[in-house]
Amino acid sequence: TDHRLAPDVEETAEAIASMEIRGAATIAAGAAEALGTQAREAEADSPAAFRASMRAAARRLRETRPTAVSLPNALRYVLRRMDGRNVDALRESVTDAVAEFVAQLDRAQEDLGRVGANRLADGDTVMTHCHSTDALACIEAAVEGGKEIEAIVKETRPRNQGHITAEQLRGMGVPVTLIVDSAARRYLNEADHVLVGADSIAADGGVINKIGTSGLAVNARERGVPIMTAAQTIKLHPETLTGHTVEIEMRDEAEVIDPETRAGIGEIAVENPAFDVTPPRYMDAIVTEHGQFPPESIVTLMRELFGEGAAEPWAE
Ligand code: RUB
Repeated sequence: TDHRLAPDVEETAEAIASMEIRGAATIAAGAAEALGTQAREAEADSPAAFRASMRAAARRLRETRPTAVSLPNALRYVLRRMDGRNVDALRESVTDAVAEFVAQLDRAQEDLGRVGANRLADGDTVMTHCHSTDALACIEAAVEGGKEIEAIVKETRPRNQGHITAEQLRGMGVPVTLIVDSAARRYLNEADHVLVGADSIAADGGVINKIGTSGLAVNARERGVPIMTAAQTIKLHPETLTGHTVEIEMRDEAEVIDPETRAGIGEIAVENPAFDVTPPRYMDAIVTEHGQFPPESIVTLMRELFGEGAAEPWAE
């Protein structure tokens, strides 16, 4: 560990890596808040030392999980607003940027919730995958608008984030049917919409989300069920504008099979990719706080909001 890091930064980094803090928006807020803690607690005796400690904190947070671009986008947002002639001024600029970022995140989620809710009609049944706060914001806005919504919730192996979705939907008063992932195609017969979130959205409109999203999208298309992604613009992946691809996180095989069972089977390989890419042609709409977009036109919004290039603010 880096001695310049506040203990809370290390704790947040570990919580993100272990998925105690998870989901793209929640990771972004957690990382930004950790930078705020670093700014308050950094024992820096010069502006240069303060800036270096902030960059070190950002690098530590950055390396936790590779796929959700909201994480580096959050770090960029805060570090690019770091400004001041002395440590106190620098500290204040970071604290202000963090507060602004978190407030924007909440506002964006509320705004996109209202957009997504417009796609849902009274009496609709929605199928969900994983747990997405952006997706749930759409259902919440629909319910608050007086629509009756029911949900079919995929459990989402191996981490069962569907359980969180089920609990939160029940909190909104939404009737929930929980199914295993393999039952999804069968239950598409009963769904009017598929609604998912995103960890990253690529410049070509590809949606990177929890493993299984792409298969669900293909099945939904085959069954004629519309599928939408709810994703605030912090999920847009700026580096894909210049040809970079989005790294898909490979997680520990112990999430898939316990070591004893594995040993009993004999010599096998186990793989555990956490995310997949849904090609834009299988996605009907991307719902953001700026309105809904066909996936193919999301690149315009990406250019407008993120432009192209610029050195990473956490580089040493
Ligand atoms: C979470 C996941 C979610 C997105 C969007 O994966 O794939 O659908 O992150 O969530 P994991 P949100 O559980 O591996 O982090 O809308 O809350 O940002």
